[in-house]
Amino acid sequence: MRVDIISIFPEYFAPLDVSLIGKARHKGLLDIRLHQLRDWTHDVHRTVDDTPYGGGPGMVMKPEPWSEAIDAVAGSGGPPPRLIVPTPSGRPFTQEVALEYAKEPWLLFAPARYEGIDARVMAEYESRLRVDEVSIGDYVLAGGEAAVLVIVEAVARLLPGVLGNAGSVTDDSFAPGAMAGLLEGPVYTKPPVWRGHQVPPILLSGNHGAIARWRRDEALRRTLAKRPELVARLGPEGLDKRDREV
Ligand code: 6GU
Repeated sequence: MRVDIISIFPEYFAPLDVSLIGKARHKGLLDIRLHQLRDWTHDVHRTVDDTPYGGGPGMVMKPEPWSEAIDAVAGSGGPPPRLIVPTPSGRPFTQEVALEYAKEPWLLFAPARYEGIDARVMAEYESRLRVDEVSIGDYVLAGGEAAVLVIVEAVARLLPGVLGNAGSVTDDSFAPGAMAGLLEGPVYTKPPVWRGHQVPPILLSGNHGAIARWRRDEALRRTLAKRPELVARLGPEGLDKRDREV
């Protein structure tokens, strides 16, 4: 997958050299290219923002640098990328959206600072590219860069060959499968007793059927306690007969 990011803080993306994503890049599974938005300005101050029409606080990102940058990057190879614009007023970014993005050959991210990008930029590209305004949650960040890191990490770990163990993708909270729609329950490793705390004996029993049932019960209990609305969302087909006893 190719990923381009246009930002006034390309140095913000240094973490993409590390760990899982760093390795995926090294293996050639991910081609991440960073661009400085100011390279598409033409004044000595490399201005990317201006005061908002209609008044109000803060600054708005000017349309010209963004359009020149997006035109240059989106036109730099094959079929155009999907354009992703992180904004707190976008549609929610969920595991479902991550799975959708993971199927794309090319993503272009346009994270904004200040009060956002002049709305005409979205209007312009909506007729030319697939454009997605997405929010990573109901809180406000100082800019879209941290959201891009979140989205790239959620998508990259779904790409074939990126994770060591393919099972860890399907066992995730929110992933389709046996635990669909539930939070993951607790996990344990050696030693069997630590500071007087025992590992639940069933996990040492070797009874894989009973262990799977126990894990599902724990996931259900945790989800009921922390995210009851997720259990409600499962609907009648999402719960089996044993689930109802939990
Ligand atoms: Cl995508 N951007 C900003 N600036 N704030 C956010 C966000 C995005 N998602 C949640 N809050």
